[in-house]
Amino acid sequence: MAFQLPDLSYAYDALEPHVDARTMEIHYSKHHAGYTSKLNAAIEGTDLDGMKIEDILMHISEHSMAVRNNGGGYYNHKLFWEVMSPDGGGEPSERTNIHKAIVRDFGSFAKFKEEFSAAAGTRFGSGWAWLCVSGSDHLFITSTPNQDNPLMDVVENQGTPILGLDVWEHAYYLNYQNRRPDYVNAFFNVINWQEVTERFNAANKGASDL
Ligand code: MN3
Repeated sequence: MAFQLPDLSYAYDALEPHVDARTMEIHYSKHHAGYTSKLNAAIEGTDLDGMKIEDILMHISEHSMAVRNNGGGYYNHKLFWEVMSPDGGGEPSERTNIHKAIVRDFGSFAKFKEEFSAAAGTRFGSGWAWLCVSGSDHLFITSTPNQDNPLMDVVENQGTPILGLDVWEHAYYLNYQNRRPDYVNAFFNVINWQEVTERFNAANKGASDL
């Protein structure tokens, strides 16, 4: 069963003015579609055909660069679309586990935003910034080059990603040109905290202890 380009749950222009419709359309229908079809081509007829993407990524060191780049691209963009929403932005409710964990692990929401923005801003060249849950249920921020992600067994800081930001120029150049910090700041207006909270609760085995 080949991987499918997942449906977007909102229109191309739904995240304007923070993410413009033209960027959204090209990013989804060209870039994400391209990673998906190239991933399928790379795994066709191999043992990976029919495996879950997470299981492929967790043992990515055993596979080709085509699987690494396109498997990462397929997974990363799927997560990216889901952690954004036209109803997003702001802060998660103080009653949520994700808010409690952010305060526990970063000190405050403002400190979290500062640290995440720094990770996104200083990732040299193409890559991603991530908020992840560690093996000991704590939150950490990291960044990865190219289409790598924290599930992969080749990255320094492994964990379960629950929020990701694409900082490839294709994600922002039409609207923001070289102003990556403005794009990163705008991302905070569309973060789907409900989705991030659900991902946190699923990854965090000790959620009831918060
Ligand atoms: Mn991209």
